[in-house]
Amino acid sequence: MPLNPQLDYTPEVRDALELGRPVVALESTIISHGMPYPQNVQTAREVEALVRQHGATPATIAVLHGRIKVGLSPDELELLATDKAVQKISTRDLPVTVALGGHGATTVASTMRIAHLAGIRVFATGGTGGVHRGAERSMDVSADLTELSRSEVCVVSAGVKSILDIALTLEYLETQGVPVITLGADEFPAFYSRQSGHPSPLTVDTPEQAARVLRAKWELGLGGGVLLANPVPEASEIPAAEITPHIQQALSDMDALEITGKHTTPYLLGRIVEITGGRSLSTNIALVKHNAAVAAQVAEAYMAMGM
Ligand code: PSU
Ligand code: MN
Repeated sequence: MPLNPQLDYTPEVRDALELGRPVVALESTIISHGMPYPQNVQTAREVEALVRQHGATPATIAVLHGRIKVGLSPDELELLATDKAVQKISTRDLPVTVALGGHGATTVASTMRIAHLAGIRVFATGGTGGVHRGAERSMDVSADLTELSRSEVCVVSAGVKSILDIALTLEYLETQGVPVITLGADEFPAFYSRQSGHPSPLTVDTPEQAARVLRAKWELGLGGGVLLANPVPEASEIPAAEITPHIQQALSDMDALEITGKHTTPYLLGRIVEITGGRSLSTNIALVKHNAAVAAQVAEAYMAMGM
């Protein structure tokens, strides 16, 4: 596939794509709006290193000065982690940021779309967005779910945070025909916790099996994405019984401040870090790294099956 000229690639990513080597896309909202400085940039660097250690090339995606970047330099990562002019941009925002020459940190939704434009099939993140609690009134359903039904990309995440309505999120994904597959467990994970109380719709045992599912789905002409849920490692999890009251607290603080729309996820993540005295941040970092390692293995197995 010829390289898409609308995108700017780092030399490392360009080479990997041209040679048909495994590439793992990484999002940037997690850097700008998902973690505090300096842990955000440190984690971003460590995640890229882990992808390389597992034999794949990392491609962190963002928009800088209106140009879509597939792969970032160390200075560009630092800018994303520190510059307050960086907006959180989802799919709807992408054309505006490009047209007006702004800086944007891409969410799961917009990163998926750009990965697809670049021909990247596997993407690692922390947690995906979903159907928010109370969505039957607010209609707050993350564009991440729409994009999962649309872009041919596998998203490796630690499941869906219980700041969201997990049951409704799973229902929505079923309606949209998105395979929700948990790696090595029968229960769908809840980001900070390995358990969510919801059985996983589907399960695989190895990254190689996940790669075979991707091949089968796209060779059959079944478009759209796959959500591969990878439970947080046991040593780093916060059990559901412990995190639930903290999440309740963060949700009621958010209501009191009347925070809505795109600001809800960043607010809740930050508030939970405060309430847990930093413990949720350690868990978040651990699960992102685990997802990056698994995504690299899936990408490698997928590429090994031929174009
Ligand atoms: N979950 C996290 N960390 C994050 C996000 C989600 O644990 O940083 C970000 C991702 O970029 C995700 C976005 O795509 O939040 C979802 O936002 P919204 O709910 O506004 O669609
Ligand atoms: Mn929303």
